Amino acid sequence: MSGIDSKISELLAAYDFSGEFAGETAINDGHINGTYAFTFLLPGGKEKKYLVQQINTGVFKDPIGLMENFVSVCEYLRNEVTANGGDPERECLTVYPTREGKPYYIDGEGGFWRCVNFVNNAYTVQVIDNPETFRKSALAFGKFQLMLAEYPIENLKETIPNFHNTVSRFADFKKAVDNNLSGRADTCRDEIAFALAREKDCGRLVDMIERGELPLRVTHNDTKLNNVMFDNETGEGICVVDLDTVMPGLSLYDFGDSIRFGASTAAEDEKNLDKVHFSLDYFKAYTEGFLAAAGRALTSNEKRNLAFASKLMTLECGMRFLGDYLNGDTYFKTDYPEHNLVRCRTQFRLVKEMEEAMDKMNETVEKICEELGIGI
Ligand code: GN1
Ligand code: MG
Repeated sequence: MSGIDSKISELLAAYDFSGEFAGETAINDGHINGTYAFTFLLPGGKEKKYLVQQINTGVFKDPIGLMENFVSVCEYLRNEVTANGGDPERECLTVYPTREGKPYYIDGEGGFWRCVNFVNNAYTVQVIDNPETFRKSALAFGKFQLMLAEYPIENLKETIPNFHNTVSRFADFKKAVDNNLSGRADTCRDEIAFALAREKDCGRLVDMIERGELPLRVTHNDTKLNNVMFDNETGEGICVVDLDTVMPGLSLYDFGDSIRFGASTAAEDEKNLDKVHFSLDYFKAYTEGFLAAAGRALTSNEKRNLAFASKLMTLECGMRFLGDYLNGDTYFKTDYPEHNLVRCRTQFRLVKEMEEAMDKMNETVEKICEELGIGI
């Protein structure tokens, strides 16, 4: 992707921004797209911000289809938020059209851009330091799932096919090991063996889908903690962002991916593994929030697999990081050569600790279901 500096004048001409351009700041929360806050000065001295994003078209191969999903989901959520008496400027995203009336802008070099509202007076969290924040993120993701429960699933394109199909993720991983395009396989034999030993886990949910035992729902599919914006004043999770992978999926994917990222005592790329632990307390807090918000809509099979899905999503993400390391870092943004390997190691540490805690995790889910009176 090309840098932002050379694109600013083109973007300023493409969109009907209000006020006088005062500068841009990169927002480095994500590993895929390029995200920037553009600030404008309004007459009278007030500021207005917009969120401008360059879509990674190496990852999202059909960006126009992606934007069709995105616009439609945003409009649907806007109606839901408004109907619930919420503030759509802060509780959902709105796509700003270009001067030509398109929901995206393609620059002179083929770069693909979009612009949405900037959620003011809000912040993101990278590592959980208290269970309450994690519970609040769970309420936000649970509510998000409920708001989309009636969205016509057949309207959604798969923006990345087989995104959480762990059988196909495992096959991709094996291919990365066999091809060893980077020549790095010898530097990560233990990690490769760790993943290969868990092939059986990869089929469990996919098999259940095939047998009709788990319902496909409209899901977010990238429920990282930093994809929730928290209100500066109340600390509540007010807006779920990063809607590029809203697709048919399992509620278990959303639950599991949140646990993967948030129920860890350290950052996803912590180098010192002594600091990386799975926290049962954080798991409990998230489960309480998620089940309080969305639990009544879940089937028994879903509830019974929440703990397993947490491990599976963590294993999947670790395999993806390791596969990318073996392929030569072509997918995730990296800051240094071993970055993907470091990320893989934190994920596998968490997988190991979740395996040890699996009985306790399942007991925790059962107990919370009981307390909420929703059965399991
Ligand atoms: C990517 O863009 P971001 O950072 O929210 C990735 C997720 C991974 C995550 C790992 C489209 O999400 O699937 O779980 O990194 N998104 C895509 O941190 O591949
Ligand atoms: Mg993100």
